[in-house]
Amino acid sequence: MAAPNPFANVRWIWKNGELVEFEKATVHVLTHALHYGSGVFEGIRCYRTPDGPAVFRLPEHLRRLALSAKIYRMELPFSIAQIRDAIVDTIRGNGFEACYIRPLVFRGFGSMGVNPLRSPVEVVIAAWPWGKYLGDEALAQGVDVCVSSWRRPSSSTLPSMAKATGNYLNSQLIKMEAVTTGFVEGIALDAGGYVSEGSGENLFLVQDGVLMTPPLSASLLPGITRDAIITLARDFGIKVREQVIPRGMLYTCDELFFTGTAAEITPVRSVDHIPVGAGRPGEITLRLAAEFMALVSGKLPDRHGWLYPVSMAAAAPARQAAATSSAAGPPTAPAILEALEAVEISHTAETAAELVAAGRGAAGAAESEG
Ligand code: PPE
Repeated sequence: MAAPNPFANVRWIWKNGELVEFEKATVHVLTHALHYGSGVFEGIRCYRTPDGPAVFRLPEHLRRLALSAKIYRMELPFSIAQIRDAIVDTIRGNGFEACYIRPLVFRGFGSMGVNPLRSPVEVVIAAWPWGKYLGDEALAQGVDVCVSSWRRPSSSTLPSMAKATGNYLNSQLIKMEAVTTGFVEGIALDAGGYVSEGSGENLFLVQDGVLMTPPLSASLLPGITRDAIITLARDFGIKVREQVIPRGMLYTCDELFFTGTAAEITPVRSVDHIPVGAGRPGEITLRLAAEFMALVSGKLPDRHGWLYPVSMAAAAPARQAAATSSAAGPPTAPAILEALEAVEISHTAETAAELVAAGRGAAGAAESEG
C-alpha cells in the first residue's frame, strides 16, 4: 500500500516574504544552490499541546540558522524576527496542529561559477506533517544500525556546526549504504576514527549509568535535541559526559540512542548485528524519551521554556483571508498577517541572540495570552 502523501495538505509555502501556493514555490534551474550545495537550513517540529500548537525551541533553531548563514557569508534578507513570524504564519496558514518545519536559506540564480557572492540569498519555509523518522516501531523496538564506511568530514574540510545542504551529500552516502545493506541507519566515525553521529541524528550511549555523547570536535551538528536530552538527564541527576567515544564502545555499551528533530529519541537495538545491551530499548533511554515526549506535548509543565505557542485562534480567519485572496489571485502574506494581528505573539527581541537570551519569552507570551 502506498504511504499517504505528507504534502497532500500543504497549501502554502512561504517564499521570500509571502505565502505562495504549493505549486508556485519553485526555483530556476540555474539556482546556485542546486549546482554547488550553497544552502543552510533548519528542521523544527511543532507539537500539538492542550494549549494549541507549540514550536519546540524556536529561538534556538533560528539562532543556529543565523550562525550557519554567517559561516557561509550569507546575508539574511530578513531579520530573525521576520523569519520567526514567517514560520508561525506558515503553520497557521496551513492550519497544522503538529508538523515539521523546514526553513531553507539558499543562493538563488545570479551567476554561474563557484563564487557564491554574486547570487542572491533567498529564503523559503515549508511545513508538513512528518511521522516517525526511523519507522513506527522505532521507539518500542529500537532500530538496527551499522557503522558506516563513510567518515564525517574533518572540521577543516566542512564545518559540521553549519547545517548546510552540501553536508548532506555525506549524510546521503551514509544513509544509502545503510539502507541498501539492510540497516535502518548508519553511524559515521569522524576523520580520526572516533564516533561522530548518524546521517541525520546525534548519538548518545549509556555505560554503567553514565550518559555519554561525542563532543562537537567529532564533526557533528550541535543538535538542539541533543542539548535538550543533556538538560533532561541533568534534571534527573544522571551523570552526563561529552567525551570522545572509540568505536568499540558502540558494542559494549548498555544503551544507545539517536536524537534529532525528525528522529526525536530513537533507541538503537543493534550495531553491526551485535545487540546493544539486552537488544531492546534501555531504561534510561526510555525514561528520557518519555520525559521529552511529555514535555513537548504539553503533558508536563514547560519548565525550560522550550515551547513557543502558535495560537490557532486566528487560523480560521487566516485561512478565510487566504481563500478570499486566492480567488482573486495569489494570497498575500500581509492579508493573512492582518487577520492574525489580533493574536500576535509579541516579542521585542530582533536578533537571534536576544531571542535566545530572552529564552523564556515563549512562556511569557503564553502567560500574557492566557
Ligand atoms: N546531526 C545531523 C547530521 C542532523 O542532520 C540532525 C538533524 C541532527 C544531528 C540533530 O539535530 P537537531 O534536530 O537539532 O536535534 N537532522 C534534521 C534533518 C533530517 C532529514 O532527514 O531531513 C532533522 O532532524 O530535522
